Amino acid sequence: MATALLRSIPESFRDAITGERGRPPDVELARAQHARYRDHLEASGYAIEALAADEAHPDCVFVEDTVVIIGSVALITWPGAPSRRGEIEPVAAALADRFEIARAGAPATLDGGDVFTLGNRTWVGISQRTNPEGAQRVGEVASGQGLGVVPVPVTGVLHLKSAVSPVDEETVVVTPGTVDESLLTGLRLIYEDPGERHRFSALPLRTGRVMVTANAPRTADQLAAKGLEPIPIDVSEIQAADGGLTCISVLF
Ligand code: CIR
Repeated sequence: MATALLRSIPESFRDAITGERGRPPDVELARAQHARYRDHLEASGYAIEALAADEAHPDCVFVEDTVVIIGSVALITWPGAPSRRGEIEPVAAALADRFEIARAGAPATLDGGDVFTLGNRTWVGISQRTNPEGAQRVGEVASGQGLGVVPVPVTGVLHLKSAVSPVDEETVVVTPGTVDESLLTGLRLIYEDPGERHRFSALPLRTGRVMVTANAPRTADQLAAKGLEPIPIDVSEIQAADGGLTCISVLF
């Protein structure tokens, strides 16, 4: 059965890192939104495994940044934000019985929000959080799994997946001006609506449907026009802390 690994939201989430577009999140509302997100995953056929919240790590709900699953390997990251490095061990322990554990470590920095795999290629962002050594480490693991690797410099947003959101096995939604689009050859591109800049994120599900952020309806309409089936989900308080739909779960 497919599994969704999540991590609960601590009270300290109000002190999560917020970038220039962010604001302190409302913790109670964030928990209610997180519960609905979890319910949607469960209704979509995922077995939920939720790690306990860690008050010492305000950003721990963003579990995606702590691990990159590539084939049979779980590559445990070394997060670019030093305050997040204590988040990784419970995730490694949770996955050790199901995956071969690999590590990224200094001088590499790596956030899972910078990596996605579609078909036989893995794209890895070089960003505020992932440095070239981190991208190289992803490349080693991906090539060991028979995948090609495409490094992508990212500007103006936190992670690659803030700039390029996979919505199915061949389609991505791109925020214009954040990446060199020639690095996305072979993918079908949809552009984030200019009035919804930095609001769209997505989580493709095994049902064939795709969760999308509720505050980007015009971008969702473009997906529907191309035959995808978007499900709007309100995660305003996750977005307040620079997150989106992908970063609060690891699906495998
Ligand atoms: C951070 O700055 O690290 C968190 N406040 C947000 C992380 C979001 N992660 C993601 O989109 N993969």
